[in-house]
Amino acid sequence: MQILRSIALRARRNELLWRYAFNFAPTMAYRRMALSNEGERVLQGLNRDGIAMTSVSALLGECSLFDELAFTVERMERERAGNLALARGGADNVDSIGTKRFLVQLLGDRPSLEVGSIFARVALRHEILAVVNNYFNMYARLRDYNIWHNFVTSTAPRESQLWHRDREDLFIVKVFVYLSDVDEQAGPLTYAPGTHRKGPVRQTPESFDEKGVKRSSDIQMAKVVAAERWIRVIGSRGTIVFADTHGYHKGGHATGRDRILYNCMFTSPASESKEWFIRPSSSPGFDDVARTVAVASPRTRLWLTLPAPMLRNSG
Ligand SMILES: O=C(O)CCC(=O)C(=O)O
Ligand SMILES: [Fe+2]
Repeated sequence: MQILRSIALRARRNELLWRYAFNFAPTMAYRRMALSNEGERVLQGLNRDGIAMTSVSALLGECSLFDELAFTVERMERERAGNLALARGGADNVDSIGTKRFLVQLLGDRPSLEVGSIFARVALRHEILAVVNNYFNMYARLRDYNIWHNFVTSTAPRESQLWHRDREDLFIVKVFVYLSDVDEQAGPLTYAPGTHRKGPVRQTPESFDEKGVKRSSDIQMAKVVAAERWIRVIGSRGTIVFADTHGYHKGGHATGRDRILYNCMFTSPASESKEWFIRPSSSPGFDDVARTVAVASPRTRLWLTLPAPMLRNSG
């Protein structure tokens, strides 16, 4: 069993097998989704660098979605002011590596996937899903969403504040929507362009072991991608970032002001990423393939979620 598992794991890391064996159905069924000019620009940047920035107004136009998101989060922040203050007190605790005490996830460790919630409606919005799916060139799956509140800490960078790649899949797209202004002091997401699999950088930086996880220091990372080329996502509230976090990145080391953001994660349907969502007992119905696949439970066999009539009109 152990041997079979390790062979399967290795096969998944081969790009051709990843696409045409493990993700055959969502790749073959895929019909390119239409993008606006801004969507095309973002997709190009994401393909080239592994990260691209835009904003709510540029990508989504005038829409009430962001206001609803911001309003919902402000209300949650008010309701949990006591808990947040308590958590802030423990943010500098460096003895608990692996628990990210420097941030609170407002939806908890295991958010409920509720397709009608503002958190799902942002992730499933056509303009966002179209960038994600065109990047994957297949129907991708939504694996997580949450709201992060990063506290100011006075400690050295640790955990995801240090350079690393995410391991959930060969290609991963995380979408971040800033709900507070993020400057250098708020721990902006920082990315080493070209270290995603579509990029040219093949060299792996030297690393050290942080409780079983490989992390790299700025000095180690700079030997592979010069620090002047790093992309720091500094932006005001309403900035949207798409990043393939299989490429090298770090972030959330707030030193002067807190950072609040919405984020969601997409992987290929075959990724065996840990299940973060608490899922509804029955699969929600949509009349388009993109959203149907995005929210399908990892246990669903994809050819069942891709009935023939849908494949023909997936436009
Ligand atoms: O907090 C950040 O900016 C980066 C977090 C991170 O490593 C991730 O989302 O994978
Ligand atoms: Fe990460």
